[in-house]
Amino acid sequence: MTHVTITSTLVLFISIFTIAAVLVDSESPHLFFDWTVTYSRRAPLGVDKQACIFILINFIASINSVIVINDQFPGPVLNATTNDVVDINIHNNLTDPFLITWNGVQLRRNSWQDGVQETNCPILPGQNWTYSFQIKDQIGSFFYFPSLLLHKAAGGYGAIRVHNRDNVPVPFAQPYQEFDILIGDWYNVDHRDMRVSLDEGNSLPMPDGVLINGVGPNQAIFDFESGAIYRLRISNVGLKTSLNFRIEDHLMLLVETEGSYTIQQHYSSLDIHVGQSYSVLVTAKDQTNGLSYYMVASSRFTAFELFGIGVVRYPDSEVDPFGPFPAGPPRYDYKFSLDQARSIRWNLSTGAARPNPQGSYHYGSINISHTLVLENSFMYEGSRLRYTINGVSFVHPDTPLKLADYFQLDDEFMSVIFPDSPVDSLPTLGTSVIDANYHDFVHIVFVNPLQHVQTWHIDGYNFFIVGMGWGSWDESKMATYNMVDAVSRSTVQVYPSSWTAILTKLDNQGMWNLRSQNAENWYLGQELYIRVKGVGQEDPSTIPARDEAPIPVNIIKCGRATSL
Ligand SMILES: *[C@@H]1O[C@H](CO)[C@@H](O)[C@H](O)[C@H]1NC(C)=O
Ligand SMILES: *[C@@H]1O[C@H](CO)[C@@H](O)[C@H](O)[C@H]1NC(C)=O
Ligand SMILES: *[C@@H]1O[C@H](CO)[C@@H](O)[C@H](O)[C@H]1NC(C)=O
Ligand SMILES: *[C@@H]1O[C@H](CO)[C@@H](O)[C@H](O)[C@H]1NC(C)=O
Ligand SMILES: CC(=O)N[C@H]1CO[C@H](CO)[C@@H](O)[C@@H]1O
Repeated sequence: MTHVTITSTLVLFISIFTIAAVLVDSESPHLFFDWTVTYSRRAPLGVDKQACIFILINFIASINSVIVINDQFPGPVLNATTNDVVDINIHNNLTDPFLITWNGVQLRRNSWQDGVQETNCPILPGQNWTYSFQIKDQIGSFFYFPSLLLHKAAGGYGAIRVHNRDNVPVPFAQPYQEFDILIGDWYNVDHRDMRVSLDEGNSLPMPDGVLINGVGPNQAIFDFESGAIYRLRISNVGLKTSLNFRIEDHLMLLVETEGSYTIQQHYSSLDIHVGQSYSVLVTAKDQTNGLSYYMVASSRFTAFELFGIGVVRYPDSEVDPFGPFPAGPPRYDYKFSLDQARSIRWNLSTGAARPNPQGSYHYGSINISHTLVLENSFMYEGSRLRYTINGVSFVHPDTPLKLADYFQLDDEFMSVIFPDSPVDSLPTLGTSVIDANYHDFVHIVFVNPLQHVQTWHIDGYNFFIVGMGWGSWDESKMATYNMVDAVSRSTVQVYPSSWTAILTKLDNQGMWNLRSQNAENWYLGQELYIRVKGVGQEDPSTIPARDEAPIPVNIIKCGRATSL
């Protein structure tokens, strides 16, 4: 009798919990956005102060087709809180197919919403499509950008903020105000001409300048109140240039990067590589003596320095900033950059998306299930330059991999064996997919034998950056790893002739893009997909993975999936 009672009480408990668990999603706030994507004639870099004979030519060249969203460039801020359910209806009013990807948003178990070429069919010109996802178990600063056809070179990007839920404290006092600061290199050439040039086998030249929030020198103004504390959420949304960010006479307290609260330390300047995001707190001055201040985003590791310049203004500022720009690190000082990267660490005692401390996840005591060594290089396909990972340059099949899997289309890519480490054989073209098991704990070493900085990003995941070093990598380097408080993020740089090691728990089922964040490299084949199977699912071809979100009801079909 007693036994029965206990059982039924348990059953009751379980059903209450089940109902509660189901309700969480429907009770989470629901945000709706309606975005129209169009071309707009704009000249972000305006007319440069150059020799007068060039002014006319320069002016014509610099009026660009910029991609705007609801007539804004940068696009609207996606301002959300952990667990919010987001619906974004995108109307494509371009003349090209279009997709947006949510850089750093993990889209748990829902790679259907990732907006990259192998997870989604494009939204065709004149059509619209609604992205629908929950921002689960995540906080932080991120950005979105267009993923196809080098559209990013034309803009179309915007900031993403994910706030803590009310019951999860933020590890610093509430700032007076937040600013989203999107910095990035910019080309005056139309992105369609850039594409043609890449297709013809050229590399991208030096950019023409650096934009801050979509505008040129001295156009982005940030109004500070005396003594107030500001949170700046800064992302490098550019194509290929690492930038150093700083504000004249103001220190920055680093507090967060891509969803991890960091040990709080002051920096006078911060290297931000392509695709990376940081939050810093800046305390406004009590007294300015009528001055205003330069905000600088200057190019790193480039033949000459390019400057994005904004202005920090106070109520009593009487003059524009003047004099030389505040100095950053020497242009080719890689050591400065690497030392700074190593100084950025996880605050173990603070909670992020959940109240429990970040450090309660002891990543250092988990056994590694698999090591991948990924080396970036290049090859020529005829006269066309292409970029490779372990000798394979990615080619897109006629149907997105995610749909091909779902509809069980018999695909050649299934047979591609992607090498786990660099190979000596001739580079090839291929549709690289790495099959991995749910819950695997994977060690990836990015090796960069070339002479420019690489950045890598994995959709659907954050990873621990446990090591970086000069020269080549071998297993002995593992003894030097930070196995305690390495920061967890989704985008990482690899310096020239260097390596970077990461660890990640594959706890997110789906088809996830691993890519070079350098737009040229990505466009020319430097990416692969990681297919993470479901729990206890041995056969990767039984897709969708168990426990994955179902195929969206509004799915766009294309290629061989068109009529299925
Ligand atoms: C963004 O969302 C947060 C949390 O809901 C809210 O407090 C804040 O006012 C919003 N900010 C903007 C600019 O809408
Ligand atoms: C297209 O937009 C309309 C509203 O403008 C909406 O009702 C419809 O669901 C959208 N279509 C898709 C596929 O999201
Ligand atoms: C870590 O976060 C806690 C709040 O959770 C904060 O009090 C502490 O100052 C932070 N530590 C450092 C070194 O930033
Ligand atoms: C890790 O591997 C060691 C040696 O194979 C084993 O003894 C230990 O139990 C494993 N730890 C975990 C957490 O699986
Ligand atoms: C490509 C495309 O869909 N263009 C449309 C954009 O919107 C205008 C009206 O607002 C239409 O006239 C275009 O055909």
